[in-house]
Amino acid sequence: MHRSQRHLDTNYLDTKYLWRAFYCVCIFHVAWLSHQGSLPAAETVPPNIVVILADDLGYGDPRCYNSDSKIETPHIDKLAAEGMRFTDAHSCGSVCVPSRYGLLTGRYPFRAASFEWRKQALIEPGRLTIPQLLQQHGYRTACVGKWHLGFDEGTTPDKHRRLHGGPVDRGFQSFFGLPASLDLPPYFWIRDATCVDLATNRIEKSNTPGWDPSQGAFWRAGAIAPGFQHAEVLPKLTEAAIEQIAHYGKNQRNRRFFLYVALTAPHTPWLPDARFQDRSRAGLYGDFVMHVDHAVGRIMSALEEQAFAKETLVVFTSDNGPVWYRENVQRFGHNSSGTFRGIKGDAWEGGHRVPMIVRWPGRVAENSTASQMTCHADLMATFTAVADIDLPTGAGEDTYSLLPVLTGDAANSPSRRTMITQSGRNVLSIREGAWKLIPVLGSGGFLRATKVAARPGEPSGQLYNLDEDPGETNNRWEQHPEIVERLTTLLKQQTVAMPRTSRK
Ligand SMILES: [Ca+2]
Repeated sequence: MHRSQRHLDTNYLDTKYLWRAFYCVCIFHVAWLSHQGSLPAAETVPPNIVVILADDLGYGDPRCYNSDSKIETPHIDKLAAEGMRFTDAHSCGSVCVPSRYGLLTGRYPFRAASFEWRKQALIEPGRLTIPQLLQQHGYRTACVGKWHLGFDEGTTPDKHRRLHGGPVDRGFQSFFGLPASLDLPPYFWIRDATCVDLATNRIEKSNTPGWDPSQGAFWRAGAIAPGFQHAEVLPKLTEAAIEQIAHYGKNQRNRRFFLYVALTAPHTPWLPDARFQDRSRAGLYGDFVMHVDHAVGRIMSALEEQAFAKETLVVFTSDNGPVWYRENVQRFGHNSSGTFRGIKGDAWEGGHRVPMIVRWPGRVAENSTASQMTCHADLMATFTAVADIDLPTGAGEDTYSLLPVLTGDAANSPSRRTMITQSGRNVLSIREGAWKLIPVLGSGGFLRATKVAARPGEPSGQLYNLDEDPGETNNRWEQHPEIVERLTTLLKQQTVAMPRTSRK
């Protein structure tokens, strides 16, 4: 035999025996772990967790929530068909900032020290967040999209182009996205804690003829980074989410991940890709919702392609209600708020009752619904339970686990008895069962009738029974003084002096 051939064969034999030995060691190790009880059964391995948070998507937009919707949403509907659709889920606030605070910290936003996101980071240092907790227990964490919870430097990066107190200082190992809403300057991209390009140029405001100034391709005038294109934001964020999933697929596959995708849409500016223009029957807005639906589908496809779909819990929801006025409902025959009263910003249900779908193959029944009253603050305790982590004392004081609801364990129904939501004008409303108390008259939002002064002899607030009157048209304040008193007391017990806030 030729020397080099023999050498090769020897190597081959060595390698073969080494593999056999390695295989035997593995088998022995697995057997030993099983015997010790330390190898979790397949169904108890915690899932990856993906949260897709739409921006200003109404309860009545997805077809699976409103059969009369004039917008086709096949990908969101597919999620609902494969998971659980919540019908009484709420954002903690009717606008972006308090909503996001509640979701990431598991506590009501009125407990925050400040809402001045243009001046400071709103999540206090040391305040436990979902990504921090999951990262402490081995999860990899990433945030893609809109932050809108402030930075230490406000919106002006330091001399090193860095912004502190943002996602990577609050539990996320990576971030790619925007400082705030896509209609609020300055407009620039951030990667991790670094501003990609400084907003050294200026852009004029944008509006769309035929729509209210707060709708259409609306954005405010202000500073913008060279090359920044509003229309590129939704596609770029979708790509970034897909790339992040691919990264997790290629690296350390056995480690779990938490991916928070905070889309900037269908918030203004409404800029649907050409493929979706004139596709819906709800005008430019409906077309943009179809683009959002497409983005959801692409993220789900990425999970499939990386073979994560079966081992990932996906939450799809929205951060608050839609910007959709009465004249829009009349014009298109489409109500973004569904059957509920009010829109984004309002204390009424249309401001904060949102679509929420949870897909978790093998654990959450397909095509199921849950009527459990819940809000985004409950995601912290839910993920904690799902990942088999103990929630530290003092963290997430307003969070209740939905795990029993998700897994159909009726005997362990969650303990949330009341729920407080915050309107765009910081009116706090309280729910107890079917009863909802809004302590003022008016919408609590940005429309003319924000807070209406009571005339002599009129009730000073609003009380509704949502089981009988989900559209909040029949004020029961005067018929049920005992309920008004009880809910007022419950609300006062929970709330403290609220910080001054900025509107958006
Ligand atoms: Ca929003």
